[in-house]
Amino acid sequence: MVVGATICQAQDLELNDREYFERQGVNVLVFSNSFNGGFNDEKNSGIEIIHHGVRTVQGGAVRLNNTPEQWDLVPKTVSRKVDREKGSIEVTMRYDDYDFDSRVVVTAKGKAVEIAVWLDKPVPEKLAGEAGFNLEFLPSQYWHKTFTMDGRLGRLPRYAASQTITRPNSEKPRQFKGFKTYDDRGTDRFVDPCPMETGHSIVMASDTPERMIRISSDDAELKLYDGRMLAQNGWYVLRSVLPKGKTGKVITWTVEPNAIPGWIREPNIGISQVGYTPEQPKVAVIELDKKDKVQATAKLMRIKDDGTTEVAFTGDIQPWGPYFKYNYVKFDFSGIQQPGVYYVQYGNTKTNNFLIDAHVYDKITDATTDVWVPIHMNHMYVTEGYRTWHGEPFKEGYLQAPESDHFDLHRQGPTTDTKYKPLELIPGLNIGGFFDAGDFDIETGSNINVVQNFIRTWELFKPLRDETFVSQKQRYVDLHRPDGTPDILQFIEHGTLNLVAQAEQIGHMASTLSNSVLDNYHHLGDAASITDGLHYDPSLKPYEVSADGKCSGTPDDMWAFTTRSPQLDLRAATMFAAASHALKGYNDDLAARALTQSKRLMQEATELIAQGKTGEEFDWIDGFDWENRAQQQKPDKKRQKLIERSRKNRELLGDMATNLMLYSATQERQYLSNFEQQIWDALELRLEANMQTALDAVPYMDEAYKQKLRPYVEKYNAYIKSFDQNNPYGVPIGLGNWAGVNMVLNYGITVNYAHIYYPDIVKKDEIYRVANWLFGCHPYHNYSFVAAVGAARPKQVFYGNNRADFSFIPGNVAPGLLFRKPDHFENFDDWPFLWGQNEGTIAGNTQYIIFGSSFKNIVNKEK
Ligand SMILES: [Ca+2]
Ligand SMILES: [Ca+2]
Ligand SMILES: [Ca+2]
Repeated sequence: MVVGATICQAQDLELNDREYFERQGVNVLVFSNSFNGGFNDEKNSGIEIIHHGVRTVQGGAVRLNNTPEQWDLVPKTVSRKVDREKGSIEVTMRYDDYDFDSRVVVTAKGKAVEIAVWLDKPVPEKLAGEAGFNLEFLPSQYWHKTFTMDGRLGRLPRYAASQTITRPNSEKPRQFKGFKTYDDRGTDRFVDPCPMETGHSIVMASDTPERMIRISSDDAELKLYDGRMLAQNGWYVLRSVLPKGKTGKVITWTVEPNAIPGWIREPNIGISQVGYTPEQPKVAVIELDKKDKVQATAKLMRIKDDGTTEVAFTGDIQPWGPYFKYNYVKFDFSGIQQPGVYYVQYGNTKTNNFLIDAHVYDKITDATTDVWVPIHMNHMYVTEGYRTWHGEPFKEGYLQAPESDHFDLHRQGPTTDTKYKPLELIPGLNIGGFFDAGDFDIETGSNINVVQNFIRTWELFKPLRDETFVSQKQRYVDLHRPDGTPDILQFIEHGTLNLVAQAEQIGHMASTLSNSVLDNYHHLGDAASITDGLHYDPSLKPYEVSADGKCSGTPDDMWAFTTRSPQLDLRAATMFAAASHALKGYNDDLAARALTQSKRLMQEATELIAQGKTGEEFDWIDGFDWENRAQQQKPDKKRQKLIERSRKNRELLGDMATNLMLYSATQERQYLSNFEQQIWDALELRLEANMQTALDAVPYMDEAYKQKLRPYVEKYNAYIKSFDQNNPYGVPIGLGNWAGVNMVLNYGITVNYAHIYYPDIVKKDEIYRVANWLFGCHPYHNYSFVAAVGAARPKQVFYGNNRADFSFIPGNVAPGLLFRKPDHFENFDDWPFLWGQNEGTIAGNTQYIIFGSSFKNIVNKEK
């Protein structure tokens, strides 16, 4: 492509203030996001293209595989230089494992960018023929679309079905920490996809202007692959292998994303898909393209019983202003209280319909408690109507983990801290517990949270709902079959069963019960088929089964990671005390066992901590400020004093929240006084982080405490209102690598409790902020983040364990809006595989049950 040197049209790509290339409809980002997420290749990094509002291309970098998987090596970003004069961005990448450096230089050339790969030294011998420049295309936005390669036609496939070869393992570049994503069945060979097409010039999505991208290279061959041949979360990959033995500018691509002339992004009208109660505030937040002309008014339309529509209300549009890349306005239709079916019309854009009715929130937690939670019960057979969700997993139990690193952020230290030898069976652990998230391990910390969340819900709201049959004896769960026992008690029991077993069998808490091999960690399918259900016997050959059918030589058994953390033991001890209290009268035996373990762990952990054995813990004194995603400012003298006093008090008296839970479980006054000696300093130090704990104490404290807390609640109320200035949606919005649903839920729970105890300070109108956000009033799209909740339009795909089916498990709560630097929020609803925006966790989803229960409690009180 030739670009006249003197012609620079308004529609050319230009390097903007936020350091990416921009023209209307096209953003080209060059390592605004590096490969440094927590889980290796998160498909969120390198050269990325946001094409007509959708991030459809990423992964542009020098890579070592035809179609890299999550645990293939990713390059470290050594440097990133922006050259405004030349209109270019240069990134130096490095693979430490191979002592291999390369540079990518991206330069705007008219409507295209030139991507050039530079080498100062030739490709290392080991990587010759393997290292190449890759660019990845989002399958869900490109499948069914046509492409042409050197004039030959093709269509991108909906499902992976191209060709592969196998090659000796010795030729495969090392994977993350030496793990293997695949089980080669003893062949010592790995699978390598073959290209679907090769050539020098490709037009991707030649039939679809929004997605059309033209890529050509004179000096390198372009190869088009389907990454889904190896992994369901793979993308289409276009790549050129780096030439052997060459230095300098070794590969040059010209990449021209098509821009639709005059394109303006469709307004995103944020509404609550669940609907609104008649008396609540009702404000739609409308997200607009910067170039979009703001309308003067919007309409609320009513759909009548005869199917015809009428204008219920016409109101002025209120400007809010810019927030990151878009412009925001609001439409307030709070005045409309008549129950009915409505939609919002802004210009030519209409929302789907929603209800205004007193009962719209009645069922918001049912899918989570009746469906999502029981499906995540481990060590049980779980069925629903005609469908089996999973068989009984991990029948062979758990082995003592040997010293090891782990792929899910765990490690086993050099000693086991148990009486078991590495790889010895620890009896009795395959009982109870909940799957962590989209994976199937038992995260002990999360499971402690789960039991606590259920206990909190039970103690405060006593939900008697019974829709689940649970038989521990049969190891059988049937959804939608009442069995006479409140489900929440059965969930408390199920979580406690595993945690008590850990304490009894191991002597303290395991950090996790997780997979031993990576090739069954990424399992997608029935949890019962992750392992073979047979005890691992190293004297048998791999895949060999013993004559009695009880053992196999396949090392697939799960491991217990048992490095002792007194902090974790302390958390467990607190939870056991509370569980014992909750289970009394329902399962007295388990209640007694929980109490025994609580007392023992409390004593041992306190001694260990006194001896100086500490691990990491959440720090409410001067910890990481999650809401602002930054370390607190350097404290002044007064603050420094407060911090020191708080530290000392915590050492002396124990964690204040722990003390409070212990009081609630045991009614021993000492715990309450330990709590009260710390809470005021904590509120002075970090009001937002500690308000919930202060409110949790209200039911146990006297009127004087409640009065003393008042000014802090007043301050908290100002904090709530500050979000109206911070962003258009009025809730804390996280900018981390995992979207902010937990933070939003925490905030929502605190607002609800503040209103319950101080309704004259925190007004009822404030409690709807988080519900609005969760159910559709948020950036990017207006779908409900809660699976199957949100009558008209809940999200349709989630990163659950059924993600390969592009589906969801009802009641799951998505993390939500993932922020991509420097200015892009996103939540894919056609591509489930990005966990940071679409996964739901057992701790987060049980937190949602507390949020929903407290919210419903307030809403329904005055009905
Ligand atoms: Ca996990
Ligand atoms: Ca039940
Ligand atoms: Ca096994």
